[in-house]
This record gives sequence, C-alpha cells and structure tokens, in this order.
Amino acid sequence: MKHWKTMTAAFGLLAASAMTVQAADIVLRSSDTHPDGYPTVEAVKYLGELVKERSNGRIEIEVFHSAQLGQEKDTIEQTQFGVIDMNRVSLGPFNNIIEETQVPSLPYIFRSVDHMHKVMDGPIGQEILDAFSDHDLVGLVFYDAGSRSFYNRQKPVENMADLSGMKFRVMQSDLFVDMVNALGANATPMPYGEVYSSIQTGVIDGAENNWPSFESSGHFEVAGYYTLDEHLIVPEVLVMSKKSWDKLSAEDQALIRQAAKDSVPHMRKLWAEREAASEAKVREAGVKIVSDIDKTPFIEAMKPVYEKYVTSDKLKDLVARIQATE
Ligand code: GTR
Repeated sequence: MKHWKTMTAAFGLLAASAMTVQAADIVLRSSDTHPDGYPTVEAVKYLGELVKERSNGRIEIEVFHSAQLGQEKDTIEQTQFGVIDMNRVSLGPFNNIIEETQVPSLPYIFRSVDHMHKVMDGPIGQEILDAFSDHDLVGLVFYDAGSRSFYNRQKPVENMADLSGMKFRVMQSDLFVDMVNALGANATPMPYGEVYSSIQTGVIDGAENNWPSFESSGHFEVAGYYTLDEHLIVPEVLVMSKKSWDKLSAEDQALIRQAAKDSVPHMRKLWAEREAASEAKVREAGVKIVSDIDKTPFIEAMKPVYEKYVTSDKLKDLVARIQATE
C-alpha cells in the first residue's frame, strides 16, 4: 500500500514535470504593483514575449500585476530571498537599502526627462544597476516614470507656503520623508495600496505621483488638486533575484539582459501614450491643475536634503557627474 502510494506520487510528479517541460523549462514570476495595461506591466509582458521567442519557448515570464504578490517593500524582500524571480519597482523603495539608488531619487537632480535618459542610459546608470548585486539582486534596466508632483484633497497649492502643515504620503524611503518635511509639510510613508483610502478618510491630505499613477490608482477621484511642481524624476527599475539569476546558464542570462534592454524603447512609447491619456482623463474629471509654479523655492529648500544624503565620496561623485551631464 505504502509502496503503491509512493508510486502514484512519483507518477504524479513525473506527469507534472513533463507538463512543465512542455510549457517551458523555466518560468520566472514577475511582480508589479500596477494594474494590467499599465506601461510597466505591458513592458514586462513584452519582455516575456521576446524571451520566449528567443529561447524557443524554454523561458517564460509570468507577470503578476496589481500587487498580487504584495506591496513593493515586501516584494523587494521576497525577491532578495528568491521567492519572487523578477520585480518591476520604483527606485524609491530601494533608497534605504542601496545607497546608490538615492542619487536618481534626489529631488530636482534631473533637469528634464531627457536629462534623466542621458544619465541613466549611460555609464552612471550602469553603475547604479551594478550596485544591486551587493544586495542579492541583479539590476536589469530602468523604465520611465515621468515626473512626480503633489496632489491633495483640500485646496490648490500655488506655492511652497501652501504646503505648510499638510500631510502627504511618500514611498517608504527616508529620503522622501525628509524631502516633504523640508518643504514644510508632513510626510507619512506608507505602501501605495493604502493611499486611496487614506486620502478618502482624511488620514492624509494627499500624495505625490506622475499622471499615469495618479489616474490608474483612482487617487484623482479623492484628491482634486494637482500641482505640477515636478520634484522627482525617479525612474522605475527592473530587477531579478540573484538566487534565480544564478540558476540560469550564462547564455540565458545574456538572453534576458538583452531582451530587457530591447524592451526599453517599447516601454517608452507606451509610457508617452499613457501619460497623455491619463492627463486627459484627469483633466476631464475636473481635477484643478496648478501648472504655473515657481520651482526655485522648492529647489532651494532641497539643499539640506542633499547635505544629509550626499555625504559619501561615491555619492558626491555621482551627483557631480549627473549635474555635469548636458
Ligand atoms: C509609481 C511607481 C510604483 C510605485 C508608486 C508609489 O509611480 O510606478 O512603482 O512606486 O509610484 O508611489 O508607491
């Protein structure tokens, strides 16, 4: 009887593994906080198509969107442990663990999205990606995230003084807490998934994000004022678990790296389309937009934040090189 049970179990296992072999040898589970259709989700799906095609069906990527695998901070830990193979996240939630990620997360460090592309597509971006490998992760590519601005449920914010005393949610990064506090407001770090109800119930006055996130999260339904101060141009990053990475052959690693690079132009195209569509939807919904804002006082107020975070020679050098990039 016991023997028979073992046999059945063995057959079951055999059948299961035969099925996986047929489907794909390797299935990489990838996490994203955003809903299906969001440019980051679609970019990783596209990457999955490239990888499947180029590996003749041996490797597949399964994208779990809508925070099905958890909120960003938790999924990052799970990626480090190898429970999640791949993760598309903002650089923000890495700030407290990977020093180098603080640099592109500094407020007003980039003069424009073009400036960010020039820097992050070049050797500086590569150095920042390389820094992930000391933290059980492999940095693959950066994706676009436009620029982030403040929105709130109370009033039109026309200048820095208007922010005084207001409560804003930030990503779970000390740097962003200090950024908001330096503007005279109060920062509340919390997971993305809790922001909608926190604004709705008045636990916080607002948050900050780009057009597509402001729109897709529905935050614009509860926060009717958006001020385009564009304090952050912080890119997204696609990472892999070092544990999952090390299980791949050198050829498969190269294949994934190349496909990830090839997904970037596609992502940028999707991003530009979604940014325009989200802006149109938010404007149509009647959100009051303050776009004519003097950024100088905001930039000035960030000096102590730079002094607090840009202390090591490594970060000072990165900041100087970014500022010198035309
Ligand atoms: C979005 C970003 C997400 C997440 C979110 C947040 O712009 O794409 O990865 O970081 O912001 O504010 O938590």
